[in-house]
Amino acid sequence: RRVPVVVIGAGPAGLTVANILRTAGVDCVVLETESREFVEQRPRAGFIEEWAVRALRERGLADRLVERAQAHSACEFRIDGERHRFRYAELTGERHFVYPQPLLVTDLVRAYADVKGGDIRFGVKDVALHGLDGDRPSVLYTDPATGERRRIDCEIVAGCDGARGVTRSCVAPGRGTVARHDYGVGWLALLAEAPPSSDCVVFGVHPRGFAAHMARSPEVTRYYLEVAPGEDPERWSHDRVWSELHARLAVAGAPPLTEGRLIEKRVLDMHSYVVEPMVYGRLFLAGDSAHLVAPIAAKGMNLALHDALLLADALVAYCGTGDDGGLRDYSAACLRRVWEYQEFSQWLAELLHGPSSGDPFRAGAARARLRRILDSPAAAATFAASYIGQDAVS
Ligand code: RFL
Repeated sequence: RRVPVVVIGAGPAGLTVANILRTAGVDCVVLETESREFVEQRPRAGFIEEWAVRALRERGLADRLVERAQAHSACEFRIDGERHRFRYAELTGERHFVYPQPLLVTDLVRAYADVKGGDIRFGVKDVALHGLDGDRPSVLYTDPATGERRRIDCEIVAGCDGARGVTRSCVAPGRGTVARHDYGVGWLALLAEAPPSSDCVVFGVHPRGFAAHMARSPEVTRYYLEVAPGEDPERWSHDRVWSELHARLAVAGAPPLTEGRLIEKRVLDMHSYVVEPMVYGRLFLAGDSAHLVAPIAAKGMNLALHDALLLADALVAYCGTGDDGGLRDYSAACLRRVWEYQEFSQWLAELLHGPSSGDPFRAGAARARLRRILDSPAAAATFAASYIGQDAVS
């Protein structure tokens, strides 16, 4: 089979690219190692920035999102037993939309496969890319039903297979760099079967370690607890998790946290990376395959969507009229926002982790950082714009 584009990976990035191509009449095939049920249930992100919702909506991909998502316009910092509400929507006019990633993926699979009849192959194995440096690349994979090796010839490969995929490793040594940053902390990522205990994101800055509360749905809430990197999640029993969350998020005047069964409990070693450039021959990386941003400021899925929108528009132009301007600018255009979001996440990480670092200098500087955004209108405006992803160069 020959198609203009093969998309590797059915996450938010790959599915967005595939939907836009399909709507524009550009033929493509999506290859995904997991099953449809698996990708539609994998819990992860939940906060989508308003510019991204607008962009998805303009392409007809946000009907259910707009109908069902809750909009958030503030976040709250808790420190020294006090709460400080930060109303970023008042400063920027933009909000976050709380829409769990599995719901977005479900909507995008349905739109592409069921509504538009797009070609998506789940459960494939051993995906391998060939000829990326020439003008006739191909993708090989093993068909799960027959065990046969299959080959698709194409013009462009969209590498949207996330942080653990294969496409990033196809960039030949010496043809790109990978910049990495290790935050030196772990986050215990938790999903609790409990309604949210606040109407907004809560950042608990505490000498025992950072803690966070983030809504997901009326029944499920995400919590994070800073822990040592490499910590064994099994050392965190139900009782230990809840007593630590109460301790780190407690402030006068706030309702107590509503407890619930923990349905996800895993430790993330907080790190980030950026692949530059995001292009190698006929391979265009998008989303987590090109850059991982530790989930400090809820930026990862937003960046994945940003890449996907740029890549899809560039591919539509290229496949429609042969105009390759968008493809030539693709990497640089994505990387501007990628680096802005990485820098902001690093800035916020220091505010959140400094007070528990054991280093009084870092703790003092982190407090100054928080005081500045709470007290200075100029600093507040800058923080708000970065937090909601506004004014990022696109
Ligand atoms: P995905 O979603 O990982 O999708 C990649 C897909 O590729 C498949 N795959 C392959 N397919 C074919 N061949 C191969 N060899 C393959 N290898 C893998 C995978 O099965 C998968 O289906 O990448 P994408 O599309 O780039 O999307 C990125 C986002 O998923 C990610 O950035 C976010 O989840 C990050 N993130 C958050 N982002 C936000 O914007 N807001 C948040 O609040 C937020 N919270 C989070 C997060 C990530 C987390 N974890 C666990 C990483 C919270 C957590 C806990």
